[in-house]
Amino acid sequence: MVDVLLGLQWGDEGKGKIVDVLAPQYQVVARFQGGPNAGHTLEFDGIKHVLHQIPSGIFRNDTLNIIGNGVVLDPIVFRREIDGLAKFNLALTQNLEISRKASIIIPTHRLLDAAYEQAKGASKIGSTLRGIGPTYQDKVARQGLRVGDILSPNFAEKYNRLVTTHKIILEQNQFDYASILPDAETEFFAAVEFMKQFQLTDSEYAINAALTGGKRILAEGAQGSLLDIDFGSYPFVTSSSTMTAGACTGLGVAPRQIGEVFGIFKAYCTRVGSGPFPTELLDETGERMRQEGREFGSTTGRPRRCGWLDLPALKYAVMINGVTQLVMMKVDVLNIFDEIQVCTHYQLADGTLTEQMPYDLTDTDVTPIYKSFKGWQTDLAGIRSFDDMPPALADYVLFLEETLNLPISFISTSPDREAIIQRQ
Ligand code: 2SA
Ligand code: MG
Repeated sequence: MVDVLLGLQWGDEGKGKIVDVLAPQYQVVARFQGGPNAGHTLEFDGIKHVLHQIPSGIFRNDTLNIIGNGVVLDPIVFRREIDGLAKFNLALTQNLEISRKASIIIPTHRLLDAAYEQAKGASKIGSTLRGIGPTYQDKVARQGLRVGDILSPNFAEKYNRLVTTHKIILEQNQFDYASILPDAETEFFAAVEFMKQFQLTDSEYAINAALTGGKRILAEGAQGSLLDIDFGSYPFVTSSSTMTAGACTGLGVAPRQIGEVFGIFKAYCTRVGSGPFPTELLDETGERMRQEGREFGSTTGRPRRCGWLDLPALKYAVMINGVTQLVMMKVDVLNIFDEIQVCTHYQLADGTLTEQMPYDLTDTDVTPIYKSFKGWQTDLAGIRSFDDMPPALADYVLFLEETLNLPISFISTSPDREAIIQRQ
């Protein structure tokens, strides 16, 4: 079976740490969507390392890592990531496979991202400006470049054809590309050559062979469920399918092969970029959360917006993903609060209460209705079992399990790798 691990909020749920804990049980770790807009922070042996496009199983030489067809890959970022891994002495050309069907981000995709955001003015998405949207756009428009194309004798020609169409759009947007593009292209073509030493395969065969061979496979999501192109807070979303179903199309795995779905959420909420965020705290409490949780983006360094846990949104993410086990992260960030709030409902403008996500959160005025919990106000370091939890935290956990109708299998109580309460 393919187990899927994904974030249930707007990203940055702390997937990296959980992958690190779970990865030893898997022989294959695969990425199925997104690209350099992701940032998975792994911490081990006193080292902190951020991965963007490369799957989190890369630090184990007995794990096969697959960059699936659903990914948009930037060769320049890829090369930098590989260079950054040099010091770890890994068998990178053997334990990494890149799908030939994955899309390639070219330098003008990044410029287009910037041009589109500039044109949107105040209504900008808050994109990471990594070229994600324009690359998926070209994929769906059936004019994009794929990893397999770099091996074709016509690659330069295909590239030039695409760049020509991009330049027209950039000019229409009065975006000055002439001063930036030549250097970026030099770096791009060098990175493309660099990529050729890696295994560029039809990775759907590798993954299905692994399935037939009884291997355990982990599909790791990037971006949260609420950034999904279909079910996220559109248009303030990313351009890929970030949910469980995306693992099927992004890897070439049949739906019946999906096993466990681990849904990761933080004990509170954060969001980077623009878009609706009903429980956002714009006050001192939000600032304390940001400082305590070190909520600054691992890809762009941007301060993250912070707020209380939002159950209507979380229930929605659980539903569309078919989550089988929950994982709650960063509970310790709430140690400092004497009172902890959880949004259980939204109140609409006409006074009605709902537990459902409105069609368009941007235009719908919702007031979060909170249930208040007593804070535990104690350090959780060293706690490894449910029975040793402070009663106030146990109350909080039991309430969430009951409301979400799922077990919370793991609860992380500090950034430390060992600091995990595993529920029996
Ligand atoms: P884009 O660049 O076109 O995908 O941006 C569209 C919106 O999606 C948001 N977005 C993200 N939000 C949180 N985390 C993201 N990536 C990393 C992760 C986070 C990190 O997966 O953990 O590295 O800190 C991510 N990627 C995109 C973005 O802010 C826009 O609102
Ligand atoms: Mg992150």
